[in-house]
Amino acid sequence: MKLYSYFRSSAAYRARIALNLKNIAYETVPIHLLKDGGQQRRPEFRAINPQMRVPALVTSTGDVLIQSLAIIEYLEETHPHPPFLPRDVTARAHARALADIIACDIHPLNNLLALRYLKRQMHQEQSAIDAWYHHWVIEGFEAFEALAQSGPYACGNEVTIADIFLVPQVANARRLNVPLDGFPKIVAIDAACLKLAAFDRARPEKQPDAE
Ligand SMILES: N[C@@H](CCC(=O)N[C@@H](CS)C(=O)NCC(=O)O)C(=O)O
Repeated sequence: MKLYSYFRSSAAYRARIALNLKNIAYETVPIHLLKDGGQQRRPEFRAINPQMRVPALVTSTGDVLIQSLAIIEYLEETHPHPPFLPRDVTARAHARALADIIACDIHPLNNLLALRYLKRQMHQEQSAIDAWYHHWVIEGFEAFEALAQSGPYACGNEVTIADIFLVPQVANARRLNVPLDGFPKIVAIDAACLKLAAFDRARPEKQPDAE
């Protein structure tokens, strides 16, 4: 498989963790989101993903998949072991809800495109943009912290989709100096996940395009 990725993209980081957990070998194709006005806007990449975002996955059958959640669900359906979801249906809904707090309620408000829009089109000061970023992370993390189990992982003893979404969001929060002292469960879950090789190998600083 081939993963179009950017080392700092938290959405691509989710896909990298998922591929590693499923033990699927893949080649990284780096797409630099800032260089040359953003390589994601080049016609070659736009032909792959008309949304001009990473990640995009080329599967072993040559199909192109976009959107990290769709990619992760595809991997789950094609490679069921180890599972990303608990067996119990209620527990599955709970794991999905934790992932959705990040995928639907934190990340879309805080990704590079949204922050750039605040700066360039809405003419906001960097301090206001930082406050916006911190606000939505803290708001989402408060709910995640209240709902997560006490570990070692977000849904208890097994790694689930909730952890796959949490760890990249924590990395971003740290990079943007969001204080995490109010989130002891999140910090402990993040540390437990990063002890696993699949998570560790997916870290931004371990990617071939890391700067
Ligand atoms: N919901 C999408 C979000 C993808 C996304 O926004 N990716 C960002 C990087 S984290 C991106 O490619 N941004 C393009 C840009 O900044 O122009 C997913 O989960 O895959």
